[in-house]
Amino acid sequence: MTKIALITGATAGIGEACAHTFAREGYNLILTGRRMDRLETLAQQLNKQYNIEVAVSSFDVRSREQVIQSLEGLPAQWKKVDVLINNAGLSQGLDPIQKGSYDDWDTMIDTNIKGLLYVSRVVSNWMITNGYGHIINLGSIAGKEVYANGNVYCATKHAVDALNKGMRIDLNSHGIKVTAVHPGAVETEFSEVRFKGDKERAKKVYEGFEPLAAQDIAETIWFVASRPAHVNINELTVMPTAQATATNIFRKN
Ligand code: NDP
Ligand code: 8X3
Repeated sequence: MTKIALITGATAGIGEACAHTFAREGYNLILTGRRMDRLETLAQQLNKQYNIEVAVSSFDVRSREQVIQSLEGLPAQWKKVDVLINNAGLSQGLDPIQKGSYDDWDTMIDTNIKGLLYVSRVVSNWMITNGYGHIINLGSIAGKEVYANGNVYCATKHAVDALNKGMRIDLNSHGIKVTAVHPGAVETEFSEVRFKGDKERAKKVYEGFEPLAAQDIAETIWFVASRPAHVNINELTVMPTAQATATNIFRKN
């Protein structure tokens, strides 16, 4: 039977690259994100290019109601999900704790922690019913280290790290695999979102070295998802060669 992957945050960056990669490998896809126009365009493209089936579902992961209604509203055949990629996430701002924006904090916590939990709550129950499944969580080097002004974003990714470990224990007896992939700097829309549309500031983040591309992480996620049934990769940290730690980046200029 054709396998199914559900990808959150498929409208850009790592999620979009995962959609292409899993489509290439013959998976049918459930693609989610808030920007329906992008989801529909991507679905059409993948359907045509790879002859796979694609369902799209547009919702805001911060809304518990939207998550539950959208996912539970999918036809039964789409609930046979083999791989859930919990990718939707973002950073907002880069300010010291004493100057941080309350709204930015809420957005990051609601998206990166609560959104991931809402989706996982629904889909893990499908996986338990199905008797199989693999949840792949997008953590970050920011979930392993803390850097100046990264405070709340780092805290949300440390939470993902903890949830990844907790989920693995709780779902272990159901035969469900749980993995975290922790990337370093990946050039996506991430920094543009963090700096609220300031493209110049976003571009500077990746200057003077070769960052990871979204496709590098998609290939890592595919590697993790394609291991034999008895093998689970608990977690992987994947960095650009020029980036030794969250803040040690060797820039040529
Ligand atoms: P992008 O900004 O390119 O993509 C983020 C995706 O998340 C978009 O598809 C966006 O869709 C979705 N998203 C954001 N907020 C919501 C929401 N409230 N509801 C639903 N979907 C949402 O960033 P990346 O691809 O880089 O990021 C993907 C993941 O990887 C994130 O979890 C990020 O923290 C993590 N990561 C990124 C790194 C990097 O350097 N880029 C490094 C380490 C980890 P839409 O706006 O359409 O809703
Ligand atoms: C994104 C990478 O270093 O900006 O998670 O936190 S970093």
